[in-house]
Amino acid sequence: MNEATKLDTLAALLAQAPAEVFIQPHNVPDPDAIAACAGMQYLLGRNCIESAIVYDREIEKADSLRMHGLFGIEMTLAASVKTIWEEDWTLLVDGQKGGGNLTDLPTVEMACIDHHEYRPAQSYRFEDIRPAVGASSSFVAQYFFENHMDPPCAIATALVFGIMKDS
Ligand SMILES: [Mn+2]
Repeated sequence: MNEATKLDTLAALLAQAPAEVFIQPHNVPDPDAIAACAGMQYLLGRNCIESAIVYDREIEKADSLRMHGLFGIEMTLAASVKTIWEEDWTLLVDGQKGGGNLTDLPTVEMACIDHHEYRPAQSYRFEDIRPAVGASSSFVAQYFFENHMDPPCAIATALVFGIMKDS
């Protein structure tokens, strides 16, 4: 038997969510945050976990905005998602709880994937936080490799762009 991968562990955790699963990047998401969220949404979907990407603070940068159209990435401003409440679970991507640039939504922040400086004692049930890594998109690429899955072309391109912009 193969050992469980990080993605297996995360998917098994999120499968227990009592309500919706959200993926939340840091506020005013940049290309790395957007690509990593899209990649995680795809990977979770392949593990039968439906999720929606929600974010706070309007995106202004042209390259971030173009990613939505170019790569077909759907993201919704958290304030316009009326169903968000405290029974929902969130996977944080490219940001951590308690960081100044991440709005604390009413959901439970169950999991975190990030490459910024480690903020201890946030009590996630799953965390993959490695400040030595250049981009969150690199984690997601690694999850594809570890699970022997090929990313769709749009996701692969978004991840490369995210890694390029953050490195
Ligand atoms: Mn990043």
